[in-house]
Amino acid sequence: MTANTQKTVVNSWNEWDPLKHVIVGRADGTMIQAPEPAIERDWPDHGFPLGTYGLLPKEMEEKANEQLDNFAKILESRGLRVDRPTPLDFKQVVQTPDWKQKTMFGCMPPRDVLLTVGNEILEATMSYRSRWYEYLCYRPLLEQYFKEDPNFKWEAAPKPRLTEHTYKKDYWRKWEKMSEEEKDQAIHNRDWVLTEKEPCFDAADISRAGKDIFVYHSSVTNKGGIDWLRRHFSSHRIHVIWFYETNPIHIDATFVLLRPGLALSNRKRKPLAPGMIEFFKKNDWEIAECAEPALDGYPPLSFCSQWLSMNTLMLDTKTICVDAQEIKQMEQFDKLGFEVIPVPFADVSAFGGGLHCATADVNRQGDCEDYFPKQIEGF
Ligand code: ABU
Repeated sequence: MTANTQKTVVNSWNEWDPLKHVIVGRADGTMIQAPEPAIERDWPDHGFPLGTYGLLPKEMEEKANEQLDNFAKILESRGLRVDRPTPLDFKQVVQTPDWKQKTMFGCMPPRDVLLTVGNEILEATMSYRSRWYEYLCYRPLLEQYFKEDPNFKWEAAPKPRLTEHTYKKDYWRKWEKMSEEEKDQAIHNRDWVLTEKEPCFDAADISRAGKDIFVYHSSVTNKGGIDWLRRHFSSHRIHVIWFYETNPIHIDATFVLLRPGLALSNRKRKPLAPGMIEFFKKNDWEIAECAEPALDGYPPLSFCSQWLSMNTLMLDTKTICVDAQEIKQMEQFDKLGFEVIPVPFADVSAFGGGLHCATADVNRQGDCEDYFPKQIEGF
């Protein structure tokens, strides 16, 4: 295949305009992170009991990279330009003046780090110490885009200090001891590990629909992060959403905007934000409940759930890439009128996500439009 010589033009306003240029992640060197206040991994059956950490097994990495390379080829065969990040040595100790972290994570999910809105790519703050330096994997590409596209706005949100004050003290110990009623209350109160000391957000908590931007108040995105986004994207309308979920992280396996007038909602994680459903209905959007996922729990060594079944990539309003194991989800999309491209991707989930997570938009052909002309006070 000849190299795609498409000119660099950073431009993407939503999740569905015709995709022309995209970044696809790599699995190389991905780590089970060393413990840190933001997160704990306890996988004794896989040799990673609480407190331990290390490289994901090499044979898993090879399989994941095969599937990622194959996905990149599928996209290229459809005429897209595909760029790839530059992995770092994620085994290394990283530090700032405030803390030392024994490992980094990886660069499979560019969606977590990079948010494209129009001609801007914004590097998210991130809220894990192990992911604080992850933006460096994308710097070679961003430097290149900056040279090639005179209109590209390259932005970085303020790096959080992530001191002990950014996290609630003994959060995980307290969570373990909670009764079901207390957990239920914590979910309704959105009582997650982050404090409001400083703004934090992951880019994958954001979903774009032209003038309207939806942000998930999750375990990795706090109110300050949402407020920062609201002030930064001041000509957009920012809507805060949240769901009934004990491990809320990233919007793209919970509520997915498929095309103008159609969203896909997780069948288990119910929306809790007042006014949200009314808002979509008022603007004549249909909210379809997703199909049953292929798996009935978290895949081995994965911190992403079975709901990666919903984690899809729209190539345009009629064409959608779906994990090939998600037969029921593909059937549903077929009935909803999409051309479905099945992409083998099951081996990638342990490396940080599905097809949406594994990508970041650089160019979708289209402009900033108003898909929600009827607003609701307070939402
Ligand atoms: N990074 C997307 C994972 C979300 C989930 O497992 O629900």
